[in-house]
Amino acid sequence: MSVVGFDFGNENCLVAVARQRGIDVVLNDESNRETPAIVCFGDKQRFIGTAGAASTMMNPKNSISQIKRLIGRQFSDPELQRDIKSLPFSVTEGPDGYPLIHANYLGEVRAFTPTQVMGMMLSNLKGIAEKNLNAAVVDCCIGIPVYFTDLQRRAVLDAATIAGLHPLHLIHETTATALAYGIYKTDLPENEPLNVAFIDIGHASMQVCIAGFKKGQLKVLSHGFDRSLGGRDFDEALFHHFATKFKDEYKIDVSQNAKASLRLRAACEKLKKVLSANPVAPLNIECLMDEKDVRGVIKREEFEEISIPILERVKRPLEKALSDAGLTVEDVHMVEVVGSGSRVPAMIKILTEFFGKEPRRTMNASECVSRGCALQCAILSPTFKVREFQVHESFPFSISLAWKGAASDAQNGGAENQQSTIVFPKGNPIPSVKALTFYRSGTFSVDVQYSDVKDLQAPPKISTYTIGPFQSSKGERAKLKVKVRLNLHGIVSVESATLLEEEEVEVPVSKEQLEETSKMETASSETAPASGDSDVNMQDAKEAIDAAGTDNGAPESTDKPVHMETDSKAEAPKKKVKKTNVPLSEVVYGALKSVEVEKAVEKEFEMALQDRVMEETKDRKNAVESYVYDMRNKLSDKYQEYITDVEREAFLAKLQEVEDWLYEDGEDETKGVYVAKLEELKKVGDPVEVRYKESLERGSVIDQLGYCI
Ligand code: ATP
Ligand code: K
Ligand code: MG
Repeated sequence: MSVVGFDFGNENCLVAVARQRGIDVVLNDESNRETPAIVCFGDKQRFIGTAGAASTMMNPKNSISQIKRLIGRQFSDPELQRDIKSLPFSVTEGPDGYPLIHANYLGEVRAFTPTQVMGMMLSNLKGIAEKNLNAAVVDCCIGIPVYFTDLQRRAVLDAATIAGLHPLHLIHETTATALAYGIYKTDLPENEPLNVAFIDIGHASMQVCIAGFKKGQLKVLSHGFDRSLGGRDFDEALFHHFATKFKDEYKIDVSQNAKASLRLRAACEKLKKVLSANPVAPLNIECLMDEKDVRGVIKREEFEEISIPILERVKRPLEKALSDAGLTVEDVHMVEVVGSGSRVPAMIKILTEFFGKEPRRTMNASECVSRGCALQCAILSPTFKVREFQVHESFPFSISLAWKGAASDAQNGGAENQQSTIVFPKGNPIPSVKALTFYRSGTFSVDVQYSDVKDLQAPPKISTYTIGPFQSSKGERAKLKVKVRLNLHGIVSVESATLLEEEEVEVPVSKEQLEETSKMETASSETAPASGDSDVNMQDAKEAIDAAGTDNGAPESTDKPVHMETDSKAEAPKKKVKKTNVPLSEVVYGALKSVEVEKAVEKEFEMALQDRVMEETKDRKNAVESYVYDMRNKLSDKYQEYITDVEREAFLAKLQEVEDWLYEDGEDETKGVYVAKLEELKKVGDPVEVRYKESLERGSVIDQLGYCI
């Protein structure tokens, strides 16, 4: 079983693996730890990661970046609309209302879903892990932003499937960081927790997590985030600054030119990094547009001035995290800053001001997420022994179940009868299972939805489940237990529905006992959900958590359910409850259907094959080329004596001919042609090589003999 953690960033991805001696962030083919999240589509193949980044400038319209911003969002999403304005590639609305990315690939324009593109990227990262581990990688943990919606989480799982990965846990990035922070600490307090605020400022977003650490455990107390506040906002501010300036000074409008925009943006990102370490930074771009070279310079103060609108937004997520944790800044013992976007000095100034203490950088700011993911994977893996450390994760949103009241079963069915109850309130532990009891006479449906979409950029409705058909033996309203699961990935689904029927009692029940039971039923009706509906009760389904065995040390939910049904009457010795599984059908809005995922897996396989064929073709072509050079050298050197002059001249001519061919007709041939060409040359060269080798061996035998004598 592989133990791998992936940090899939907006800009940079990192791969960490667990080895016997610890966690290592591994290098990609170009010997970098960070792999750009870019997929570039070419005429013959794709270029992914570092190769993709290298192709971006040459081929901006077909280089897909910002993948993490695009997945699991509706096309109409205002954030997505804002994002795609500055993207150099084309994104349109698909028939289902979700975005489609267009790129020229293999000579024609093709459309890809963001999930597919993320799959391509993950497949590249998987390859990096496999090369380093020298083994197949399937099981893994992938970091996700805490603000990812249900749909985005599902999209990441689908992308992983496309890449042939099986995530054991999609873990919140900040929680991964907190884990990587806490697990090595040997001085954590026994009683009063040490409260640490983790702030991750990435390329496109900012996340905050306040966690309480005790010996052997961490508890996530709260989350805060701004989905659209990150390093790229500084790039954008600089971009506008210089674009306006250049309009005046050079009479060029870079916004009208995709390549010029891309180059200026890239230069601004560089400039920003220079400003993190220097008080002034220059900007020079040759031939930016209309054959004009541009120059500019900016001081850090000026940069900070134009960044004020960005910096002003930093406090809000901090305040929210504090208030959700029920803490004041004095209660926060330590502030740890991670994410490369935090290298902007003004960011640190604001954090210092807010917390009244200097934020620390004890963690590796770019690697901690991937390390935490690998640690979590190691914890879940039976093959690794990891120090006992429990992570109590908390869910950032409130999730409700909504349904039409029972009264509408036959008659009105009006919207006014819509009922809902919060099943997993914000801060609910992950994972968790709750059971709701419904009293129904026929097939019915329930919606899973966000209780509050204020903090979200998502439609409220997540999914709809149709429960039934079922038949109650008494022909009356049947009692159904519906289990809802918030799984380890933070995805909610209705897991099962069970028909509960009380069967004939064997021991006669006394009158008092019967009355007792009916009284309890009345009581439960009266204290039913705040919505006033009386046909549903809810309880924590602890047994389900236990049975699934995926508890991961999360505590049993401590929140008060809307109505706690004791179930004691059902388990009373006088009655036996017959349980029957009721069929469920699920519609998740916007999610790929399993056939679509399967199709995407097949497509990915084909594209990967094409890439491999192209890589091998290049490889075989290189082999022909190096044979030509190598043989030519040897023919005038050590092979000279093992070939006649006539033969040598003919062979040299042949080599020259092949070299010319490589740059002309043979520039763009298939793998088979290059293989055949090499064979053709070897037919002439091999005998020479054999004669040379034989003579060497003879020579060495003589030498040895000579030495012995
Ligand atoms: P996200 O977390 O949003 O998914 P990510 O993990 O890819 O994105 P990081 O790699 O943490 O993001 O940060 C990338 C950002 O950090 C980029 O905007 C980059 O320009 C910025 N950055 C990197 N180095 C510096 C620096 N020295 N000074 C300022 N900003 C920097
Ligand atoms: K990253
Ligand atoms: Mg990140």
